[in-house]
Order: sequence, then C-alpha cells, then structure tokens
Amino acid sequence: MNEKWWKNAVVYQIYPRSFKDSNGDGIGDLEGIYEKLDYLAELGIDVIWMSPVYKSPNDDNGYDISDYQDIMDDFGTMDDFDRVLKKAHSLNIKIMMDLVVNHTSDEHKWFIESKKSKDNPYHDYYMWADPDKNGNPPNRWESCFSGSAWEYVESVGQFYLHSFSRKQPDLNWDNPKVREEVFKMMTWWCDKGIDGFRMDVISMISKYPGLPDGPENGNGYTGNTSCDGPNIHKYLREMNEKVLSKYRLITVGECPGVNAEQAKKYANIDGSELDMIFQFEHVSGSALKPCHHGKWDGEAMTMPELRANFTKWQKDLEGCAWNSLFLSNHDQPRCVSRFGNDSEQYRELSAKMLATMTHFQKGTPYVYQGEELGMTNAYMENIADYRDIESLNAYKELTTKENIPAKTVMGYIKAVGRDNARTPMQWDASDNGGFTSGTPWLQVNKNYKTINAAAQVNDPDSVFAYYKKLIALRHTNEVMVNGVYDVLIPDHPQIYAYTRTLGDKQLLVLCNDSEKEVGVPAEIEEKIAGAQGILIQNYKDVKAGVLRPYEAVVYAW
Ligand code: TEU
Ligand code: CA
Repeated sequence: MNEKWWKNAVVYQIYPRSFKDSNGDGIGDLEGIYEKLDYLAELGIDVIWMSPVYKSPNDDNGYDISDYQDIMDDFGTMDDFDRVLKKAHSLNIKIMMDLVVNHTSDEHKWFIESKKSKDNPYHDYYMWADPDKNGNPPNRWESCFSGSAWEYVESVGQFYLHSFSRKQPDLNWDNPKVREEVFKMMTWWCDKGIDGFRMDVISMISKYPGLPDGPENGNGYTGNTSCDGPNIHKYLREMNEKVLSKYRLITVGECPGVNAEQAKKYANIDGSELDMIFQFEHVSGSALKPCHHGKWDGEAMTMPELRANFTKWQKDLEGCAWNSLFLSNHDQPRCVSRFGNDSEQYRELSAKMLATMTHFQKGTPYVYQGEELGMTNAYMENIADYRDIESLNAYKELTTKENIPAKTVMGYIKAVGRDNARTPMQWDASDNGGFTSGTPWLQVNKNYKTINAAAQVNDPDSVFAYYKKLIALRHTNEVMVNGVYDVLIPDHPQIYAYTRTLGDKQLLVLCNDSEKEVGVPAEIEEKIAGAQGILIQNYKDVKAGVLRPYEAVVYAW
C-alpha cells in the first residue's frame, strides 16, 4: 500500500505533558487531548503526531519507555487512548505515534534481564562492551545529554552504551531478535488502527562495527559514529517490508546527522523506506558563529543561511524524495523567538511570515503545539525552574567541568533550552492559561493573558486564523503541493523570494525577514505586475515597491 495521501496533509505535534490537564494534577493527559480535539479540527490539521505516551519512568519525558504496549500512569489508560483514537478518526484526524526504538528505558524488562549476566538470553539486546585494559570505557563516545555515553555494570563487568541519558540504554539492532520484537510491537499498534510513526533518532540505530571514535571535540551526535551507520538502510527496508508496507501509514524518521544526499535513500518516493525525514541542518546554528559547547553557544542561522539551506533541500530532493517542513518541535526553542521577532510590535507579523516561508515549500508541514498561536520562548531566569534533563545536565557540566560563569550558561539555556517549547499550552486568560486547575509541572509562560487560544480562535486577523488559512490552502491548492520550487534573488540580504511552478500555474512567495522596510528589486516588481491576484498576506494591503517589516505576501498566476 503505497498511496501518498500525506502529500497534502498538515501534521500537528502534541507534547502531551504540556497540552491539557484534565484532572488537576498539573500534567497534561489523554483526556485533555480528547477535550481539545475539536480545537484541532477547527484548525483543520490532518494528522496528530503524539510525543510518547507509553509507560515510562519519565527520565526524559517519555522518551525512555519501559513498556511499549501500555500507557504512562500520568497520562491515563489504554482505554483513554482508544477513546482519543476513535474520536480523532470521527473528526477525520489521523494519529501518528512516536516510535522510540534506538533505546528503551533501563526499567524495560529486556534491560532488567540484559544486565543480569552475560549469558542471559536478553544480554545481546543491548550494546555491551568490555572495559579497555585500564578499566575505562571502550571509546570516548559522549552522551547527547553530556558526559560519557558508557555506564559500567558491576554484575556483568561490562559497560552499556547510552547515547542519551543513563536511563536510556541503546538497543542492539544488529541482533535479529531485537528487530523481530520491534516489528511485532509496531504491528500490534498498526492493528489497533493508528496511522503512522514518527521514528525517534532512527538514523542512529545502526552503529559502526568496532564502535570507532568520530572526530575529536565532537559531541554526542558528531563525535560518535552512530548516525547513518552501515546497516541503516537494510534495517529500514526490512521494517518497511515486514510492517510499513502492509498499512496505509505516514512515516517520518527523525534523522540527526543525515544530509540531503543521504536523505534521498531514507525518504525515496519509491516507498522502499520512509515517507520523509526530519533533518536538522537548518536548526543547527549559524556558520558565522559556530558552537564550541554542543548546541549551547551557537546562534540561529541568518535569513540568507536559512534560505540557502531550504533551497538545497528543496532542489536536491525534487522528483526523488519528499521533504518534511518544520521550524519548531519539543526539542527546539520557539520559532518566533529564534527566527522571527517576539517583541509586542512584531510577534504576530513575524510568526505569520515564518509560517508563510515554511508552508509554501514542497513537503509536509509540521506545526508544533502553540506555534499556531505565536507562542514565544519562556526565558525562565532560574535553573531551578527548568525540568529538562538536557538543560540540567548541561548546566552542571558547563559550570563545573568547563568553568563557564553561571550567568553565561543561563543565557545559553534561555535561548535554546528545550523547556522553552515545553511550557504549557495557553488556552485562555484564566489562571495557568487554562492548562490546569492545579500546579503545572513546568511554569506557564508569563504572557498567557495576551497570547492564548481563546483570544485568537474567533479573530480573523490572529496567528491562529492565518495558520488555518495556510492549512486549508494545502488541501486545495495543487501548486502548493506539487509545484517545483525555485529561488529568486538568492543573494538579497533581507528578502526570501521563491516560486512554485506547476504547468502554467505559479505562486510567488515574498518574505521580508527583518524589521526594516526594504525596496523590492525591479525584476520582482515586473513579475508582480502580471500576477492574477494575492493568495495570502500578513498585512491588510500592499505598499507599492516595498516590503514592510516582516511582510509576507504570496502572488498567484
Ligand atoms: O531527539 C534527538 C535529536 O536528535 C534532537 O532533536 C536534538 O535534541 C536536537 O537536535 C538538539 O538541538 C529525540 C527526541 O526528540 C528528544 O526529545 C529525546 O530526548 C531524544 O531523541 C532521546 O530520545
Ligand atoms: Ca493530568
């Protein structure tokens, strides 16, 4: 079954912990999602990607799973999940599950067995290695959450690999039994009626034989040799053949460390592996100020860099693979704060401009909860207010081992820490933004009284209304879905201009990513003169010859 229904779909990501709390314990839950499905139907999205809701000790907010076929107590029960699935389907909304199979929780029964002894039948389910001759870890691989990626277990006299936290041991995909178990579990979910998988760090499942060290001074992603490993395509093809090809799914692989050339295999339109991947080049920071401390001290790409990167992916994958389009998710800062301007004056304009820039490209757009409201970074001042293991570990490591002043480190975390995106959804102007009647697990952004869903849903000029329009266009405008992408004036410092062309139909997208009014070059002016009309714009009118601050406008032929 290889019907590409997702080509004109828009996906909405829910981070359940922060979406809606139904019972006052301060934690979002499945019942809360159930209550808000009508809101998502109103927005018009086609698919929900649900971050993990499985049984988990919650070391990494559910990305550490102890039972793939059960639900986390905080979130409810399997009956609650089934009700959400049923109601979503009745509203024509599909549900895509997060599939986290590079690692499990250390509390998963496989790992509990695995660490009992070397001859336990589950031992080879994980990546164990003997100490080197000095008793040290077998290589210098680092965890993506700081520190060594190896943890010693006395009872077996070996280290196990954890690319993320110590409570997230990596599975050994070279063991065929592991693959069988994972495929069986996926089949169980598909038979239940779910509609797809977002596959967590799937580009990391095949490790290089001998686990050689990567480049020096690398971090957990770049210094290990675990991304795009030698058997990755063998395993994905096997998964496709045994599971994916039997259902009418949407699949997206989260693929750190994969470039556009490599992506053509993962997301080939022949349907042999996955439907699309998430790539991270455009959110990995500016080359003008490279990071020295993991992701922490970098800066966001400038508009010309972003444009060049998008253009590369659009052109390289044209006709052979499919793109996913995103600016934010639960691991990234809020896009309006990072790439736009979250001041009172420009927040709405720049949020709409960024949405225009992204949604008119070729690929499947992903909207992260709250993005449709123009939610901003939280900028929490105090490390005690943060909950994310990545930020907490980095704070410790950078302030103690690297002696960076606490104030500087807080600056990093305020800019790119993951909790910026994880503060609760702002539903209305009541206490805690209407997210909970209790104490939220992570504080609500202070701006909830002005930025919230209730204030926007019925306002035709809101960011919400703009996203609603963009999503509706994706369903009806075939140029937006299938048109070929070309960049115009590629060296302009402020204007990002591109066309989408299908037969004799064309769209011209113009975005000004700056707070300065800028003149429109003559060649673009001439082109505009012949346009049939305007499809969407973030100002009420046009001003001849210029683009105003953060203006976005789409002309159509
Ligand atoms: O994230 C891993 C990942 O590659 C990135 O999103 C990474 O955090 C980012 O590039 C840093 O800037 C996935 C999940 O999305 C994340 O929430 C989990 O913590 C992680 O895997 C482990 O499961
Ligand atoms: Ca709750």
